[in-house]
Amino acid sequence: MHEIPYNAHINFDSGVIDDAQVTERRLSDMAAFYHDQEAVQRLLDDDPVLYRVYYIAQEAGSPSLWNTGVSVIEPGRVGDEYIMTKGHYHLNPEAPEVYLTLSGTGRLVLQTRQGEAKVLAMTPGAMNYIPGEWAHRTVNVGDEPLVFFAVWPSDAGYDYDTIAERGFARLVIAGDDGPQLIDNPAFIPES
Ligand code: PAN
Ligand code: ZN
Repeated sequence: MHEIPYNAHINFDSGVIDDAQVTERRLSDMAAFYHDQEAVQRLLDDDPVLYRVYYIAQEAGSPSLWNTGVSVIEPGRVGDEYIMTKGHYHLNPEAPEVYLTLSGTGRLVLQTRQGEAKVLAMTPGAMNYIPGEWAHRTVNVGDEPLVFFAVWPSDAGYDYDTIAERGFARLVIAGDDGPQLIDNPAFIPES
């Protein structure tokens, strides 16, 4: 496969990568991912954009080809849950990923199929390493957009179904004193 060098420009504040592809996720795309379904219904009329991913993808197929992207997660809540990404496992468990937070404040929620769970802080400059076997979701716990750069192998693939069906073991919700980590009562373990 012939790779072509490229130069791209990221706006660190807005997260926009010039000339990149964009994926947009609205509330209607991920209503089932939030635990407060009454809150979802209240917000569905407006159907806000919850996050965007600007990305430059290589042709899938080789672990030596890397995709790059910037995710921009809007601030706000759906009920007591902060705005977050769907979250996914990589279909290829040998495909890791690196995140670098550019602006905002978030949490990176991680778990394995064996039931290990971890939550890492995301603040500007935080570099998070995600081993291939760990599902990952980002949660914006701040008042401004959470913007982070990511690089991952082009053969990673996305398993969204497991999370859609079983959820994450831990949820980040807005507590009286700020972000609070709780066990997800609806979580269905795999093992
Ligand atoms: C990221 C994510 C991005 C959006 O680029 O795809 O933050 O999250 P969801 O894909 O879970 O909706 C990444 O982890 N790529 O592999
Ligand atoms: Zn990923």
